[in-house]
Amino acid sequence: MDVNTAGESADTDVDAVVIGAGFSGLYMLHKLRKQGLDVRVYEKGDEVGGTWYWNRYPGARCDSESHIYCYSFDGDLHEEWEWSERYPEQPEILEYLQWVADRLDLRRNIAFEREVTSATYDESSDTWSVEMADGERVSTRYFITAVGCLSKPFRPDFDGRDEFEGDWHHTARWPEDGVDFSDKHVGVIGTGSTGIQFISAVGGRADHLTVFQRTPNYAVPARNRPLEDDRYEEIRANYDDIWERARDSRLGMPFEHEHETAYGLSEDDIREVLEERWQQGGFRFLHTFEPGSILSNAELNETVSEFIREKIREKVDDPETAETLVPTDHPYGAKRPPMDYNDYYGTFNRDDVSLVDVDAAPIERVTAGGIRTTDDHYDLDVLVYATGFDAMTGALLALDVEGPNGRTLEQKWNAGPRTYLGLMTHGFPNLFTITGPQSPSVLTNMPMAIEQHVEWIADCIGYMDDHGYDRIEASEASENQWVQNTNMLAENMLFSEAKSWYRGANVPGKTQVFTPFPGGLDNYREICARVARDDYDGFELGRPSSSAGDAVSEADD
Ligand code: NA7
Repeated sequence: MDVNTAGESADTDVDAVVIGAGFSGLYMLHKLRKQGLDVRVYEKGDEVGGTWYWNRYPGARCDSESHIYCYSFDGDLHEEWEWSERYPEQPEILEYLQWVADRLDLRRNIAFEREVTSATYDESSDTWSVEMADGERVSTRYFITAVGCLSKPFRPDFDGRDEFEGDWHHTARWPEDGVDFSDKHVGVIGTGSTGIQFISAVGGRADHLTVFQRTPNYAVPARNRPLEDDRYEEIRANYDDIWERARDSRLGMPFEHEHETAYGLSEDDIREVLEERWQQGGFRFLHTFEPGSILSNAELNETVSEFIREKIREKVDDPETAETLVPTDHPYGAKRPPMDYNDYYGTFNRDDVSLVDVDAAPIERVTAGGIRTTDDHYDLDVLVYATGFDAMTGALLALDVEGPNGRTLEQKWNAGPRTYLGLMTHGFPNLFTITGPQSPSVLTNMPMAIEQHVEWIADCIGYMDDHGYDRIEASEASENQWVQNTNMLAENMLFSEAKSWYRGANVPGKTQVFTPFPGGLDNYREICARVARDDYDGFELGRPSSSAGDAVSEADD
C-alpha cells in the first residue's frame, strides 16, 4: 500500500512496473527487487532478450566487444560466463541474457507476451495505470520504461508494398525458424549496420542477392576472432580495471586512444596511426584519437573519411561499383559507424551479388514480383527490409502515455523529445526512461549506459523512500536547460551533416532533432552523480503528507 500526495491511502497492485525484459529491464527488476519493491516486468516477446530476442537475422552480431557487452554489476556473472568470440553473435547474447535471468531468478516477476497499449496517470492517487492489449490493467507507483532505443521497426511505405507475392521480412522481426534463401532471388533494402551484416552473411547463400542501396556507409573491419583461453584469462584477471576504464570513458569502452587530437601531426603520421587502428579493427578505429575530436574536427574527419574511402576502392574490383559504395555525402561517424565482419565490400565482387543505386534511380514501387525503380524492374522471391527503426522515441511513444491533465507524451514531444538527463520528462511524474532521449545511450557501449541509469533510478527511489517522498518530476527549467545543452553540444559536432536516425531523419515526417546526449558517458555520469548528491537538484519531489496544492516542492533536505 502506498500513500498519495493528498495524504490518503492509495492501493497499487505493485510498486514498480517495468516495460521490457532486455538488458535494462532485467537489471532494473533485479535492483529494485533487492531494495524490497514489488516489481512486475511486462514483455511483448515470449522470452527475455529485448533487442537480441527480436533481431535474429543472419549475421546479427553486437559491435561492442563481448567482454564489455555484458553486466559489470555482479562479479560472479563475469566470473562464470565465457564468451566465445571477440564480438558476440545474437544467439550467444540471447543465451547470456536467458542465463542471467535464470541465475538471478528473474522470471518469476516477468509477464511474457504482454503488450502495453497505454499508461495513464491518475492524479487523485498519484499512480500510473498501465493497460495491456488483453485488457489487463495494473496500477503502480513507479512506471519505468526499458523498451530499448532501437525497437520499433521502420518499414518504408512504398507504393504497392502489400502487393508483393513473395516472402518478405523486416530484419528486426526475423522468423525464429529462419528463412531459406537457396535457389531464391533475394532483395535487401538498406545498407546500415544491419544491412551490412546481413549482406555479408547471405551473399553466396542465395541464387542471387540484389542490394538496394540509397546511401553508402563507412564499414570498418571488426576483425572478429575466437577468444582464446589465454586472452580470456587475461580479461578475467583485469576486470576491475576494465570496468573502471569503461565507465570513465566517452563511449563506455575501455580503449586507450593513441593521441588526444591529431593537432601537430603530419598527414602521414595521421595515416600511420589510422592504419595501425584499422588493423586492430572495430570501435578501436574510432578511438584512434579522442573520439570527440574525430566527430568535431572537420579537417581531421575528412582525412579519416578519405582513408576509409581508399580502403573501399581497394577492395571492390569493379570501379563503378566501388564508387557507388564510397560514401561522400556525410562525414565518418555522423551516422552510426557500422562494422564489417565478413568482407562486406568483397561480397560485391561475387557474380551472384549485385548493387542497385536507389539514390540515382529511386524505388518507384513494390510489385507482385519484386521492385521497380525508375530505371528497371528486379524480380524477387524474398524481400528483406533492413530499413532500421523509428529510433529513440518510437517505442516510447507507442506506449501511449498520458500524464496529468490528459496531456500525452506524444503531444509534449511533438517538436522533438524533451527530458532532463534523459531520465524523466517534466509533466510526467514517476515515469523513468532507461537510456531515454538526451542520455548517452546509443553513442556508448549500451550495457555501461544501462547500468548507470538503472543504478541512478534505483538510488533515486531509495532516496525517496528514505526521505518520505513518493512523487518525483523533472522541473521545467532544468529540462529546458538540458535540452538546450544537448542541442548545443550536437551543433558543435558533425552530426548535422548526415541524415541519420540519430536525428530522426530516416522516418518521413518525424521532427528532426539530434536525440542522444553527445557529451560522453564519463561527463554524463559525473553530472548525474552531482545531481543525486545535491538531493536530486533539478527535480521536484513530493511528500504524501502534503496537501495536494503544495505536494510538489524542490527537495529541501
Ligand atoms: P539504419 O542504420 O537506419 O539503416 C537503414 C537502411 O535502410 C539505410 O541504409 C537507409 O538508407 C535504408 N532505407 C531506409 N528507408 C529507405 C527507403 N525508403 N529507400 C531506400 N533505402 C531506405 O538501420 P539499421 O538497422 O541498419 O541500424 C540501426 C542500428 O541498429 C545500428 O546503427 C546499430 O546501432 C544497431 P539511408 O541511409 O537512410 O539513405
